[in-house]
Amino acid sequence: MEDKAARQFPVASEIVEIQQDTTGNINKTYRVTLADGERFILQRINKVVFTQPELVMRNIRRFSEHVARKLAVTPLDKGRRWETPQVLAAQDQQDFWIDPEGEYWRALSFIPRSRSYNTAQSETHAYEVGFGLGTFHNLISDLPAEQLADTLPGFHIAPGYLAHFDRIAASHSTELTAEVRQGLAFVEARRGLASVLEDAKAAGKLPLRPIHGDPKINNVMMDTTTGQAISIIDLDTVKPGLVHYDIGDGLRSACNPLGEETKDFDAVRFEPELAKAILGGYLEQARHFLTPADYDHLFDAIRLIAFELGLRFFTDHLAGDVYFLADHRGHNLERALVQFALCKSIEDQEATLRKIIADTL
Ligand code: GN1
Ligand code: MG
Repeated sequence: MEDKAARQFPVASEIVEIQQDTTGNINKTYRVTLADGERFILQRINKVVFTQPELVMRNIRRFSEHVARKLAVTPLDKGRRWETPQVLAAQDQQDFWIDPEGEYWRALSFIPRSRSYNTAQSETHAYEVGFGLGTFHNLISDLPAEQLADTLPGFHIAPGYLAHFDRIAASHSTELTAEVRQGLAFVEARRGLASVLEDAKAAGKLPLRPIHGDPKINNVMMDTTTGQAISIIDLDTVKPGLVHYDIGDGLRSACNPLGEETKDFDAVRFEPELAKAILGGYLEQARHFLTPADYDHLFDAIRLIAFELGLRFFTDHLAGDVYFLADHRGHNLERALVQFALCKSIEDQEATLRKIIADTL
């Protein structure tokens, strides 16, 4: 179907190649190459996750218009490059094409001369990941919340994930292997952590701001010549939330040198020097809008987002892999054990990480 879908989006020259990109866990993604060398991204939106794809596309348009207007008035410092993926209209001028099976396909511009990585390549790269996230937060800081639809209710609400886990854990029929038992015990021991950010939000300590929602390291695009961060792609979850979700996600993904897909659980480690570099880059852009209460919750955010993602993968394993795309049975369990090991490594280095946070301010 991807061949047919690719042809619904008018482009300047003939399609010569369609290659699947399997790095995403939600949508199906393809890189389409044209005869003139241009490329675009074709995606089939996951309707189980995003039940209203029209709203996702409308948000992306509003986001892009806002950023374009803002950059036209105030370009980034030192002539830095910044790019926003553009939605390519289908033949009927819609933002998507609906195939005969009712699946939604969309096309997005490919950002030229850019690439991303699944793991941090150096401290300089980590600094740029942070700088990119800070830039992104600045660019959307004044995007009015009422312009954005909530495309994924409950996203990053950890107590909600825990309640869902409890429902699934009470009724699942997954085999209780040693690894499943280990996961169950891990969650049990950390139940109390889940509400730390939502409690602070409810108490009025942490404000809602527009956020990206999914700024993991491989969504931060780097210029292939300068190595500078020039874009954060994957805009499906741009909506109001806590910047802590984004900071936590950036750090949990970029400070894990073995990456999300390793099976070497015992060797998984959270690397504080990378965290220091990311926070340094982030704060360069974000220092002026963060409050003391925001700083006070940074460590909690780093630990929580690793735990939360582990919990989400683990729940999905128990539920039979209904949310995250999985290559094989057990894949989501493996991913969960990686995040749990990362969470443990964060906990073991709490004093070091708190010191880094305090020193970077
Ligand atoms: C999912 O689709 P992808 O890979 O960008 C997930 C994120 C997780 C991430 C972990 C909408 O993102 O929340 O952090 O997997 N996105 C959604 O790799 O649930
Ligand atoms: Mg995503």
